Amino acid sequence: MKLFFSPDQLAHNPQKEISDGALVDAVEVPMRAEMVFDALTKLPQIDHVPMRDLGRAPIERVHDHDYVSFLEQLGELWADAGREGEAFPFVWPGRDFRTDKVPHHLDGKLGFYSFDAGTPLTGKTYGAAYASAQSALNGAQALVQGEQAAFALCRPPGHHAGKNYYGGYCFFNNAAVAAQYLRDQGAARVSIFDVDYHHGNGTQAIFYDRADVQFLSVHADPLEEYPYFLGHADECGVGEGEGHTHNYPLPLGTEAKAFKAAIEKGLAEIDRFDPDYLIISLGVDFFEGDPISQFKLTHADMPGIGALLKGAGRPTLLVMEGGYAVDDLGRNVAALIDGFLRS
Ligand code: Q9C
Ligand code: ZN
Repeated sequence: MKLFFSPDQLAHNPQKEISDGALVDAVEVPMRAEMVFDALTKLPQIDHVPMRDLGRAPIERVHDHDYVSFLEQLGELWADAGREGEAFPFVWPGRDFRTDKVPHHLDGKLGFYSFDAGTPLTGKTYGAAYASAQSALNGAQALVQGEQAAFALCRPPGHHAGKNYYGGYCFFNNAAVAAQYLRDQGAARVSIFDVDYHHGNGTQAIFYDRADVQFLSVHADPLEEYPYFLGHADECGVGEGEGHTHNYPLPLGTEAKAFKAAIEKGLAEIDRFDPDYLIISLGVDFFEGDPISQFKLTHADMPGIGALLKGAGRPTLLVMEGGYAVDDLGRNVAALIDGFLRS
């Protein structure tokens, strides 16, 4: 299995994030990718291959040009404002506000292009997020070239990012960019199965009105867990997209049995949709030791999840999303991938 990862992805190195009313140590850190890379490259079936720069155009097939440019210019804007450290928004266009004018002021722009205050943004974020999206694109290209499976070690992650907003540690929606690339390369249908503890709100929103990209997600019930405002079972798509979104919210404390049963429901929908390609948005924050999550899957459960996903029987791109138990992250991802490769 080809593994795609660029060291440029490590440049986004936030020190602090806002959580539980305090400025605390950031959890979405470069070490996450290093741990996964080290563990995966120890598997004999894994082949880390060089990447090509497929450019900014495939990113802008999903994300608005002005949003991409804002991220690119953030470092300069922040420095010009005489500020230091990570940038955080604190005011958003809530209900009754206008969104047809982009504010000139930096604090207005930060709120315009984000949906939470929990995502540290720095001058080096753009380059790392760009490289992360390139990993996903290269993985998608490998499938087009005939590979049956590929692993994109994306970091920063992507599934919370929408076409013109960041949040949840995500800036470019790597899985969505890969799905759109596969469509543009001639695939008729692509499925994205989001298997991360959190709902993939950005991915869902990007494809909500489309019949060509199916979106499915297993995650903690949004009434109890971030991102709180999307991911309910009654969200099924709109217009042409009706019937092509499937959400499986699960209670806090969910263990492997119920988690796998929800994945099986999703797999049955994928079979019905009959996609040319499957993209798995994979976050192992469903692990019992995850510091910000409340599911109870164990390390021993990981190979079974990988085997289950392999059972979809489609050319599959695995795209890394969350997972914050840094010391266990590498071995958890490697165990899941080992289960995937062995079955
Ligand atoms: N006090 C992903 O897994 N903040 N993003 C949680 C906890 C948001 C997670 C705050 C978590 C976002 C890609
Ligand atoms: Zn997550």
